[in-house]
Amino acid sequence: MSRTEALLASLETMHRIRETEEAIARLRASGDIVGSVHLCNGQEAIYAGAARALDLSRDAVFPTYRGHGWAIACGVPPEAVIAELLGRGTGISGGRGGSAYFTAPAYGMYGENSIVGAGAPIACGAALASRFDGSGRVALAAFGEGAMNQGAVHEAMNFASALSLPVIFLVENNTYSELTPTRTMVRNDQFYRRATAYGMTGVRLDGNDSEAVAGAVADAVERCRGGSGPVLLEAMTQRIVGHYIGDVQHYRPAGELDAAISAEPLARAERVARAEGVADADLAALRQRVSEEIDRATASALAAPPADPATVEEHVYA
Ligand SMILES: Cc1ncc(C[n+]2csc(CCOP(=O)(O)OP(=O)(O)O)c2C)c(N)n1
Repeated sequence: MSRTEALLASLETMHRIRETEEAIARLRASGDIVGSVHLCNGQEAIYAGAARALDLSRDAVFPTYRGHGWAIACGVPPEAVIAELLGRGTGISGGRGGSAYFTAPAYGMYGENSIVGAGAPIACGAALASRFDGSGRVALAAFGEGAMNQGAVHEAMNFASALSLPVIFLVENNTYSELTPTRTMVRNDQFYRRATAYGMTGVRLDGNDSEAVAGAVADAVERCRGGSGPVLLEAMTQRIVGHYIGDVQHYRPAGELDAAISAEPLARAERVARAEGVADADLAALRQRVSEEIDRATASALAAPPADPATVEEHVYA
């Protein structure tokens, strides 16, 4: 795959994520989707780049409640994500998980988690298991920089380092922990530097550049599979929507959102593609094709029957 082809593959994934998130926002506004929803608009390059660098037939991704983009980048059909949020039986978790708790192990996406930082120790378990099953699996735990102050994340990083486990800790640093600027919560907001304390490699990168993310994750995968132990990646980004749907973002200083929008990853990738010789018409056609795909996915998710209440006890083990 040429550099431009790789960029366009990422761009297509990012459009698919963005269009799905926008469809979900409309369905939340119309009341078809209920409950708390966290969108990932602005952070798409992380998912598109990272998923390309993984072997999802064996690797395992553990995202947070902001996980729709991860699922789509891992290959979950958007219709199955939208249907999930609509509580349809055709949802990827049969309508049981909703926005923040669905799982798609067949696609390497081992489940969202609303407990901040909780994916990190679970990823360690998946990485430890690969020692015994011989799969060569790499586990990737993704979480926000706010999660870096959770005790469980510290324990996971120490454990993974001590045992040289194949774990990639991928921090999606969007500079806010919920509604609080993270720099006000720590003395040093260069989180990748904490890697040194654990004896890990730590790298900070531009999380709005899908190809930089793909490269950094590919290097981390190589280290992990080669037995060199865990890696901490800090991908710098901005969300260009609220923390949750309904968040009016009163805490953002004037101009910050506009700056974030001008640096956002889809527009960025289109600028780079143009500079590499891709025609405007081709970029517009790609956008249009994905937009129509998501319109069809939304219509068919809406037409699907609700999950059958008689099945509510299925998959319940305790
Ligand atoms: C253990 C725990 N504490 C607090 C919360 C409430 N909470 C939900 S999201 C969030 C902020 C997380 O910020 P960050 O890790 O930076 O991720 P982001 O939402 O920015 O993606 C908090 C404190 C929670 N869900 N779980």
